[in-house]
Amino acid sequence: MDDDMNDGSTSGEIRDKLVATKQRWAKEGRLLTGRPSHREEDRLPPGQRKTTDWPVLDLGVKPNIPLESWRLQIDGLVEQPMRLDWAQFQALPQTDFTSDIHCVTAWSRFDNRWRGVAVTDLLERVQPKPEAHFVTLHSYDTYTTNLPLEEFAVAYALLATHWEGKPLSLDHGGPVRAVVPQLYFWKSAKWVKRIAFHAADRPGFWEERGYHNHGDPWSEQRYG
Ligand SMILES: Nc1nc2c(c(=O)[nH]1)N[C@H]1C(S)=C(S)[C@@H](COP(=O)(O)O)O[C@H]1N2
Ligand SMILES: [Mo]
Repeated sequence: MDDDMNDGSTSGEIRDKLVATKQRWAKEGRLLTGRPSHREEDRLPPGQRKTTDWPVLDLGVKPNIPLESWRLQIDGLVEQPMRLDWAQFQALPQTDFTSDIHCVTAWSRFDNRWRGVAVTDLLERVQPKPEAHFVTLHSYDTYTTNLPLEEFAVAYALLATHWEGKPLSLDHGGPVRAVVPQLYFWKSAKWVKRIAFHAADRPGFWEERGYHNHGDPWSEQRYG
């Protein structure tokens, strides 16, 4: 973890440099799949097969939140807790990023073009406290998932509103879903409503039900 990004006491100059570097990596698509190579066989994690359609997987409840009542709450161990309405969320910088999806049910979908708010841009504003090490994403369908702050804070993680140039469909988590492409896709919460920062890890919905707590597809952290 780049403590510089979380520690308000570190000089802004260093932080700006870090952010600039990460933004450049993001533009270059660096570490797009957690691997430097873009050769197709190197992009498919072990046990995965490539698909070109995009399956829908969720708990079966698709919360249809009108944009007027949509809110995103960011709280817990942050210096600046926030509750954003749709206009405030839209006013944040918009980032385009292309990444691969790896679902624990063994399908992978390459080259998804996302647009949304980069997690790094959000972190810059809320400023996680130095003791914040874990994040829980809460969704409008009551789903939760947990991840280490350092996995959430990668340059290519987004709160996505668009896919392939179109607003994200309700099926796929619209109006806003997380996209944390270096982990299995169950970590990418659809219909995000709250992002909470914690000192200690708190297993989420699937993590409490036998899925791996971390979920790195490259080391096949599927269950357990
Ligand atoms: N809110 C919410 N997010 C969720 C889920 C869910 O049930 N509810 N399912 C997860 C799982 S298991 C997967 S594989 C992906 C599926 O995303 P997709 O339906 O867009 O393919 O969403 C993840 N995010
Ligand atoms: Mo999944």
